[in-house]
Amino acid sequence: MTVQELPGAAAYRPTPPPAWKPLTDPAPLLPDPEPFRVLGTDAAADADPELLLRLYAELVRGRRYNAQATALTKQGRLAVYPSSTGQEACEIAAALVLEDRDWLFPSYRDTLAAVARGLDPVEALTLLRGDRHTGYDPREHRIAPLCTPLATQLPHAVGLAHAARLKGDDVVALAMVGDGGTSEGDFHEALNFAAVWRAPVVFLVQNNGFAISVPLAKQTAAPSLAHKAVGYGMPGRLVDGNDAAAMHQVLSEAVARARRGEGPTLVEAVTYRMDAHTNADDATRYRGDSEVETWRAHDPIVLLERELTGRGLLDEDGMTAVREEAERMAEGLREQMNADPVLDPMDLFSHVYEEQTGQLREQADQLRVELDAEHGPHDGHGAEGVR
Ligand SMILES: Cc1ncc(C[n+]2csc(CCOP(=O)(O)OP(=O)(O)O)c2C)c(N)n1
Ligand SMILES: [Mg+2]
Repeated sequence: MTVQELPGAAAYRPTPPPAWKPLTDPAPLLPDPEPFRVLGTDAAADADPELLLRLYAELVRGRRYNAQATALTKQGRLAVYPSSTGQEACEIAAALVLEDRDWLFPSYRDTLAAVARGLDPVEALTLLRGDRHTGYDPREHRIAPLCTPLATQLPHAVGLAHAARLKGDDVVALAMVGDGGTSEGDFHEALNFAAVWRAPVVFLVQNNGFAISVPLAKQTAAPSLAHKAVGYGMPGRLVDGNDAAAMHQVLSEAVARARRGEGPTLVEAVTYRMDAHTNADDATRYRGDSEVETWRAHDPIVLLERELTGRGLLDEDGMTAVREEAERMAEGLREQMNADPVLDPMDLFSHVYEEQTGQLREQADQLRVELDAEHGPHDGHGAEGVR
């Protein structure tokens, strides 16, 4: 007996599900097919010269910072440094579009964004040289810890932004993540919560082509990472991540939208990681020189320099002044990072629990006795530094 021959089958008429319609119109959420650009287009004429010059100085300073931090790994002063060389336009724009009252949620590659937001250049590296905890006070600068577990900073950003909104505080959170991080569950959960709650968050994905050695094509089958926004009901924006003016414009618009209470935006910045993943990685094992050279021709500093010199806003003297200022910053960084930090071993027990446990108190007492035996009486935190 077939299904059609069952009793009552003749009366069965398939009907569509009742009253189905899309919850939101997907069309306005879709990213443009081409990454948005300003430099080298007619739109560049409208860009504010003062802003372009500020961006230029920050990019040059940022590149010098990356080079200096990488050099410090070779001198054994830093355990590791994930360079953002090639991605400076994303880093700087992310910092400059925020107000002091806003929050930045960076990943491990976003030291430059933290420094451009005002974090002390040395403090920004303390974690990477193995000092305790984050190395800086996240609340002071409203910069969450530089986050190593992929994408875990994203739900935190959404939670903070949502809580601020419930309290009536005018705060936007900008959360940074890599292309590889978009495959993490935390990424999906964060975007979903943010869209449903219309939380004032901007998600900035730096698509730098790789997750260590894994190229984007092995990471996703989506048309672009920006397209993922549509599935959650927020707009996706695709932007040239090496065009500092375009990055600044798109992120400013996304921040303004969040501040108006219109909800989150996902921005995909198409860029390239010029250096290896970190100093511990050898990128020649998984990518060719020609690919790197193609991107070198699309360098964020070169693009901006071309625009500024073309418009007569920057000349050789101006460039030299910017480079000299960056050199002074690198010199200061070198000097301070070469000084051995004075550490207090008793600090091991600080900032673990608000109220110390009995076990920790016991261990602290034991260590104090050992230190006193070795160095003489220990009179409190920081007093008896050990090099
Ligand atoms: C949850 C988690 N899984 C794995 C890792 C190991 N890991 C460190 S960096 C990285 C690649 C991330 O690539 P991407 O998100 O594209 O960021 P990029 O390094 O390119 O800035 C991986 C897999 C990690 N840190 N955290
Ligand atoms: Mg990546």
